[in-house]
Amino acid sequence: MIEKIEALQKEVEEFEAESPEQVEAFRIRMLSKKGLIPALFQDFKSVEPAKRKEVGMKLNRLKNLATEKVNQQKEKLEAETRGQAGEVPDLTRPADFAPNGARHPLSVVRNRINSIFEKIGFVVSEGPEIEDDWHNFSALNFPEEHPARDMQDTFFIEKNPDIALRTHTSSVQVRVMEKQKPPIRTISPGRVFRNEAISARAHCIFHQVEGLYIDEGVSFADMKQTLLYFAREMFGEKTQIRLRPSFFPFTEPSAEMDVSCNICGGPGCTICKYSGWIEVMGCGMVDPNVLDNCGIDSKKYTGFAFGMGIERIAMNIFQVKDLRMYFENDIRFLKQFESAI
Ligand code: 2U9
Repeated sequence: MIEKIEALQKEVEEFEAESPEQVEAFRIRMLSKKGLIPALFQDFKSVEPAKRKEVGMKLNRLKNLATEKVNQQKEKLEAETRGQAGEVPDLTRPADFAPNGARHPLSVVRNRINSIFEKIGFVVSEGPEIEDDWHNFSALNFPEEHPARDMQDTFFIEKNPDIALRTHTSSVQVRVMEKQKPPIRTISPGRVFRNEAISARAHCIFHQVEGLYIDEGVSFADMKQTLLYFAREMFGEKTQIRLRPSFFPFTEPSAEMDVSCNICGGPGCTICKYSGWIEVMGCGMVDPNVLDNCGIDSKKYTGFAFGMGIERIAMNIFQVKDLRMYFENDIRFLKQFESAI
């Protein structure tokens, strides 16, 4: 037994590896479960008592030596691949190339919209994507028989007509109104869901930013001026806006807002479809029923609200022709937005 140990000790002392594979082969041969050293520990059980102390010490020393050898050889090879062992690294060496990440164009546009409204005191609020009927429809003055409540237009959770994927982020603002007293100035960016056939100009998932301002004496003129400020910050200081009458269950009066096309500057192009104007959002004075539904006294307070689709605005800014590109995550598409912040 002692001869065996000494022979192995010599082998361990003399071992020099030239590659990590050789170190690993050495470790397996010597130290793995079925290796030579554990086998000697098995044999140790049959060593006569008088010799146990001496053999035990030698055996333990051999095991420690082999373990150290493996570690030392690994370190030696790693140092060699790093350069000369112990050499000071070259601090003047140019850094390795690190590719820049790019923000998703929808995030770029959402962040711009958020910070424009944050500058005038709006606070971002977020809420659940799975909503109940009250927060998505009833509180917002949708009549019982409104088509948006239909299975054809909204994704309901199976077997529960009370629960659906939110169709707009107005539901978040209903929650804010239920919890907070005016003045309220909030914007709600987020993902929304509608049961639509997917095409170049429509998708069943899209993103919105909706805004709400409630206080005593808030007027349509306040809304117009706030949205003019937004349009000029977003699309350039020469941008004009126009409001066209519209209808939504949750606002009265309601309007659609167009901005002057700054691609062609007026005469018409394919982006503004030769009208000189681009539709960017819907807006209006919050219907008194909605205020009352959310616990806000409509005799004391008034408010305006607006909503816009982020995809549509991003399509205009970046001149993306097909909405589906936003959802494909094709790296060739996304790389083009490296310089957008
Ligand atoms: C509350 C009350 C009213 C939010 C509003 C619009 C008009 C609107 C659309 C634009 C394009 C949705 O993405 S889109 O399809 N939105 O036209 N949204 S007013 O009105 C609210 C919000 C919250 C409590």
